[in-house]
Amino acid sequence: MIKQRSIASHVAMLVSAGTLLLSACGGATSSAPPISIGLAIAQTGSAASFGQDQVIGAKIAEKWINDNGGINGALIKLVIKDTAGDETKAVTAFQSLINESKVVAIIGPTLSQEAFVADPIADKAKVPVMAPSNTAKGIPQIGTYIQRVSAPGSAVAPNALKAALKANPNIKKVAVAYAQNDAFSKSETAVFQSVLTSDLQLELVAVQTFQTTDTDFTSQATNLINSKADLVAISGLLTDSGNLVKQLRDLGYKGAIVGGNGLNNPNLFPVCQAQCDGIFVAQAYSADTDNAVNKAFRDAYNAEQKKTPSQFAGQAFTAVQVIAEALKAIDSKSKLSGMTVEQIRTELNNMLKSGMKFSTPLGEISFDKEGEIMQTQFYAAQVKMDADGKNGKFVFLTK
Ligand code: 1QQ
Repeated sequence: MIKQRSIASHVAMLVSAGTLLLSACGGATSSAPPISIGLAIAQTGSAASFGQDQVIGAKIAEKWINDNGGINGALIKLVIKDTAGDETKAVTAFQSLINESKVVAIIGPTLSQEAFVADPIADKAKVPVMAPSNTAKGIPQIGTYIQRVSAPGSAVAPNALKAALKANPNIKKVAVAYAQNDAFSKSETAVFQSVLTSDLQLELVAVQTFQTTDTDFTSQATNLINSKADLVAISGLLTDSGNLVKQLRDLGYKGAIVGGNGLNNPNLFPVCQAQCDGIFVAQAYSADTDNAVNKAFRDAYNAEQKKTPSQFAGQAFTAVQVIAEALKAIDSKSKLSGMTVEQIRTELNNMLKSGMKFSTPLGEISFDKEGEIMQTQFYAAQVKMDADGKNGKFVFLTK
């Protein structure tokens, strides 16, 4: 481990910037060196369609924070590394952000599968991690320095099942399919299976497995159809799940389809096209959330992307926001400019776990002592495709 240098020059410049800031006239001053926050996100590979949207959300937050005075005058700067949805690359990204970029915190990685390998590195180095999209069981418990803005599947996924059951009250036989080489998918299918059988008292007639790299789902689709299930709940990433949905429908499946977090992404639409129609998903974010920060985020996202923000962008925005607001709270009591980066990291972790409340695009949230998000609002939505199967949207359902 490289020994951290003191950040004396940083400190001196921050002090002068701090004075200017007191004018409270909006944008942060730029004379101080910025405070670096790492973003270790999958921008290529199997999770790129999630990661690219996360980068968009995080960058909107970076600009929004800096336009609104930064950290009491100091700018924040995202240092972005591609994890490629791969454990080894996630570890390399974390090490580089910790040791070379000397970030105060890391937002990432995209997949739980990556997090279980990369997060222990940050925890050992005492660098706070804010997981933006890791929903598997056990993520905050990886270590003292790990927290997440992505609510666990146990809190989110049941909302999709309930919506599907409400729309199809006669469902009796149910089935699941999941990617057995992915930590999130294994965790989520356990939630689906437990809610379906224990809570909803339905009969589980088939459990099918696949790999996130699979493209041919003929055997799984055939088995699911032969099982006579009235509902299939799918836990996988995007292309695999989309192809399974398409092949299931193409082979004649007429029942309900519930998608997990991996299907919660408009990039699914080009994969299953018209056959995506009707999929139920649960959401941890609604673009209609009525608070000032969500409006600012939604308007900025819409102006830039010409569409409504997804859950993944909303969670990434929130991750940057909570780190910035926690840093600001620390700085207001004791200047960050007088601290080493190691001290800032530890103070930041303590502040995030202090019960501090944040008004975010996800609603009002805080973190418990283990780093688990405390969030109260979740949603269910259903995919509605245009007749030609080219465009689609998630239509939010009332509870
Ligand atoms: C996880 C997930 C994925 C669907 C994120 C893209 O929830 O890996 O935990």
